[in-house]
Amino acid sequence: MVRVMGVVNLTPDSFSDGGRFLAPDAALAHARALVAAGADILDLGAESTRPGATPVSADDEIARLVPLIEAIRAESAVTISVDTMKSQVARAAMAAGADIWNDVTALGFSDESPATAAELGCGVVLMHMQGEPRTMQAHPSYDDVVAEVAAFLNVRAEVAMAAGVARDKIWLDPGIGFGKRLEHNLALLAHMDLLVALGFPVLLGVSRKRFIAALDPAAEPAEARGPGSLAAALAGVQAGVAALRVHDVAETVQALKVWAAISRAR
Ligand code: HH2
Repeated sequence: MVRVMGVVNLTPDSFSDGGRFLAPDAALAHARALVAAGADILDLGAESTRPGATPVSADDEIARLVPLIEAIRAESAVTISVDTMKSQVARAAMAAGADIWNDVTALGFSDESPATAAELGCGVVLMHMQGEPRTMQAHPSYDDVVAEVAAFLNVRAEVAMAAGVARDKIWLDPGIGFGKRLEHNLALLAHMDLLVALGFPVLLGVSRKRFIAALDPAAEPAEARGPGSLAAALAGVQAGVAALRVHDVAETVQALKVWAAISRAR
């Protein structure tokens, strides 16, 4: 069964929900609602990766994340993922009860990241990004985006394992929208099976992303991208992805139930 990772934002300026969940109580209520809707994993993020977003210090990230992780852990065994580039933040989050380090820099932000991931023994999501968040959408360019993303993820998995991360802790993610134009995102979605073939579980994040609005100008604001998000998610499911990072958990769970029933009837 494909796992559903629900997004809980603790940022004032993330892509899609404008920081509605910054307040700790609101974030906890949102986390509870996502679990009730069927999320298998919660992805907590305290630093936006949006182009032009203000950087957040490690101390601020920790101050936002740790109380929420502790509060969720006190009442639920749900898998908790933390979306951060910083090894200090990952360390504090795992100590508070988180399970997965979701790193949009694929453990590349600092030299100590791979060894920290190995020491923590947590799950690790290695995501592809061309460039850095601030400037990544300025000039994305590839000769063969699918081959280049696959090669990058393979190398990062090797780096992680060389540092001591266990093979079965590694997840790969193509990083839809991270230094990619519409045609790059579509090529990756159309050939997701080639990433699945690398032999690691693949996490796919298409929820509410801008490429949906590039295909349908009516998909503004980001909350209006639910149907397009489901269409792209199911393309990934058909190719064999293991998990989906989504904002609309209930809708995704329903789509997956229908998809699974049709697959069983085949
Ligand atoms: N997308 C965003 C953030 N983190 N992590 C992974 N592994 N894969 C993704 O596709 C991914 C991610 C999107 O950016 P953000 O500013 O966090 O917006 P939101 O959290 O609302 O999706």
